[in-house]
Amino acid sequence: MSVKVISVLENILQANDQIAAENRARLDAAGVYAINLMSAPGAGKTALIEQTLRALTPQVRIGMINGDTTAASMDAERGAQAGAMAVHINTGGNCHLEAHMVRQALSALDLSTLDLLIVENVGNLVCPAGWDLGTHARVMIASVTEGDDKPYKYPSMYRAADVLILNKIDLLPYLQFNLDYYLRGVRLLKPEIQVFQVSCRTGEGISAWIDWLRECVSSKRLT
Ligand SMILES: Nc1nc2c(ncn2[C@@H]2O[C@H](COP(=O)(O)OP(=O)(O)OP(=O)(O)O)[C@@H](O)[C@H]2O)c(=O)[nH]1
Ligand SMILES: [Mg+2]
Repeated sequence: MSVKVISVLENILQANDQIAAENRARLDAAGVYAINLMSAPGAGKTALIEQTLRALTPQVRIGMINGDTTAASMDAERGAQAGAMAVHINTGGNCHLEAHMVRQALSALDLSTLDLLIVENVGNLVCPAGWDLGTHARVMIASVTEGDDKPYKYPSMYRAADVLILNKIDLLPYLQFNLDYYLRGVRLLKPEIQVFQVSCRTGEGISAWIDWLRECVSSKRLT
């Protein structure tokens, strides 16, 4: 007897990519630039969103989709309090967002009133990397408290990211974090990646990130 092998994961990923392409087309039609923020739990995704909102609103109209494994919607509430149109997605325990979840959240937002959409993925250093959501850029946040060996141990998200934000640099004096070793590991995986070193606590380095993002939003408005 022979065994039939069905590649379920491949089919699921293909279906996800199809929906992601539809999400991107919808965002393009509305002139909204979208980023997918990915990181380990606690690296500072919501803190970066708060800093970004502080710097860009009201000139840039910002929406936020926040994915969490439970109904706890405090991150979306933090975004709303800082001025974003915020939608919370409860993934029901799933360790990453998928394109169909973002499609549903897009329907809860009036895209014609937005310039920028920030998707905060579930805090996880592995799973989110494999799933296109239909955003225009994947932004990874790493924090120095995670250790300088992380690019070597968790390469998938570094490979998937277009931009890397190294957060919590205010804590560098208190840690044994070898920045050269860390950046060498990053560049081995993704030589051309753009890196911003920031502190969401003190605001150091945030302006370079904001300039980059403002430029992306402006380019999208013009296309
Ligand atoms: N010292 C320092 N602490 C920071 C910085 N950025 C964030 N934090 C702290 O790190 C903790 C986690 O920040 P969050 O923004 O909630 O992290 P997150 O990635 O959104 O976390 P999850 O959504 O739970 O995955 C909070 O206590 C923040 O105050 C920073 O630049 N420096
Ligand atoms: Mg958060």
